[in-house]
Amino acid sequence: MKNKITLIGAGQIGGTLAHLIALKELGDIILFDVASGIAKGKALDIAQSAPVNGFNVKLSGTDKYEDTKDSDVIIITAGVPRKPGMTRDDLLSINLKIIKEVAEGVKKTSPNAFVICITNPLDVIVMALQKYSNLPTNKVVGMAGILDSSRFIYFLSQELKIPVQKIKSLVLGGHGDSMVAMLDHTFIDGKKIHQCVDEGMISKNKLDEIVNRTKKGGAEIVKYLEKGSAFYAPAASGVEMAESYLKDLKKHLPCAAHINGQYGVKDIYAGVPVVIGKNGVEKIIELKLNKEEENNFKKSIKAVQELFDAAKKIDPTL
Ligand code: A3D
Repeated sequence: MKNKITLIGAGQIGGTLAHLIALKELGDIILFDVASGIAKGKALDIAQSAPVNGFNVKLSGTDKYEDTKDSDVIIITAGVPRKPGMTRDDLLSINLKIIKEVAEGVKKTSPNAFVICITNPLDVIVMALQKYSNLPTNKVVGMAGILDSSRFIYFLSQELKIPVQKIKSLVLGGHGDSMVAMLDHTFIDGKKIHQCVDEGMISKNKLDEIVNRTKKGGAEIVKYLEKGSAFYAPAASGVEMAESYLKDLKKHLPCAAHINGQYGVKDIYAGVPVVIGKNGVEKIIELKLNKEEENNFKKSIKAVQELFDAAKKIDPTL
């Protein structure tokens, strides 16, 4: 039987997810959106490319949770972006309400699904999603680390003129200004980035600039687009997580997972390396962090905790 994949939110990322998933034939796709016309229109448009691209999956659009029943994977991008004049708390309050509604819909219709959240502010929204839905923590995960790491690797590859495939790195912690590029775990063609700095392949200043550009990677794109935010790379990152689950690839991926004891942290969602296989988040990988990485990671966790405390003020049931 084919996999059933539901995309809640059929906006920029939702549409791109649908397209990528169809091209990879990961399963039949349901686009769900409160704006049902957008969901139906995008589903039909992508379906009409099947004869050209030669994929064999069904696509449909809906605004009814009943149609998403027994999904294997659900990817959530439902939410609103920040508009001029809106504070972070205003956005948090609106997206919390949306995620509560989504959590209830998902729990009722697809309690066994692997649920990937992309809606911002990521770490807090995925934590709220897990609490509202009460789904097992290994089945609720957030997408951010793959994107942040991918941006970092891309910038390094451009600077060093080395193919992205030859660079290994991880960006962990919260998805925001506090995210941490793990420099001690960054390898250029097998060589530690610190050694590359020592050998003059890249200056310390340039490396710091790239780390900073990565942290602001989303804002750089928002500025260019003027309307909306990044969607191609975020969608590609979400698909990698879904594929690892559906095909039991057991890939090691940086994701916003429920940390409970690992890294000395309790009951919080934030970016850590995990193994994703047929049981969802099968393991949190504990890297040995150096002092600087550890301090920055702790600061990042604190930032996530503070934002979650703000969420609890908005909704004390959390
Ligand atoms: P957008 O194109 O606005 O799509 C969001 C869609 O959600 C719209 O079509 C809405 O109609 C729909 N929606 C609103 N409320 C509901 C609801 N209650 N139920 C179902 N659908 C609803 O946004 P986008 O696709 O560009 O981005 C989606 C989210 O991803 C935003 O919160 C972004 O901030 C976030 N995002 C996260 C990352 C990360 O790395 C974590 C990167 C880029 C974007």
